[in-house]
Amino acid sequence: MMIVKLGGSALTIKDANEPTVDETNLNRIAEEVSNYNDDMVIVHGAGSFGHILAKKYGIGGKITNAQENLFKIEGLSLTQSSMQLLNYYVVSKLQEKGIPAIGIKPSSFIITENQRITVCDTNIVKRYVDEGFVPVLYGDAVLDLNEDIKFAIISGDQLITYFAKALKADKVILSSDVDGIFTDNPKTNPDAKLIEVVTKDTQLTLTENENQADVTGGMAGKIRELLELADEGIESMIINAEKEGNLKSAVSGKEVKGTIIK
Ligand code: IP8
Repeated sequence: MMIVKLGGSALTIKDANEPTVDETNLNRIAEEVSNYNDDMVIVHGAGSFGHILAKKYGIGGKITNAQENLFKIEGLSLTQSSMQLLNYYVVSKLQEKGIPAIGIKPSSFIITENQRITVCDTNIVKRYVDEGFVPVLYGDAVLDLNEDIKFAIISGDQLITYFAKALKADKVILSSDVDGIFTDNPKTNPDAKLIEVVTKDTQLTLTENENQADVTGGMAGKIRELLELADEGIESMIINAEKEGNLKSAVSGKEVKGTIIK
């Protein structure tokens, strides 16, 4: 079984001021994914449908008074529906390409404790896969057991690691808007070199950019999740979904340039 993450930065216009789908990318990505040749679970990121709201409302931050509580309740409600809308666009496009996709809302069956998944019935997703469906989950705003924060954001990457372990995935593909993990930010440093294999012993400078509109830690957050997965013996691969043909090759078992985390 394979788990495929479709990065929010490829599916949406991430720097837009309001939730905006990248229609051209979504269409091509769905078309490429339709070449899958194994059981598959898809998880997509949030892009401009989640990070702007999650940041505005500070979901996952401490709640110190009733007013803040109300503000965060409003934020949770808006973030959930915005993500549901993106999920609807993604699922509809996958269906258009012939994939039996069904959207599953993570916040309806997942609760976190200190922002990590603790309550989650993976049987539902597994059963859909066994019946021949392609479940499509996504990074979401959920309830948290810690009374100080009450709510949390779970990234698609956290879902990937959780479900890869629970469903014993033998292939984990993460698509992003860069070729993989680099020695430095390839968008700002042209001399940055692609690292083909990352293990927990690889020396990486993981800088979390305070200014980015990404509440789940960008590439640094992704690597942390994937190294945790590697610890359990499950390898994963980061590839660039913006390069035509990459996702198609990856889901159909062909080699693609990228970074393997093992
Ligand atoms: O784009 C974040 O998911 P990600 C989810 O996979 C929200 O990090 C709601 C911001």
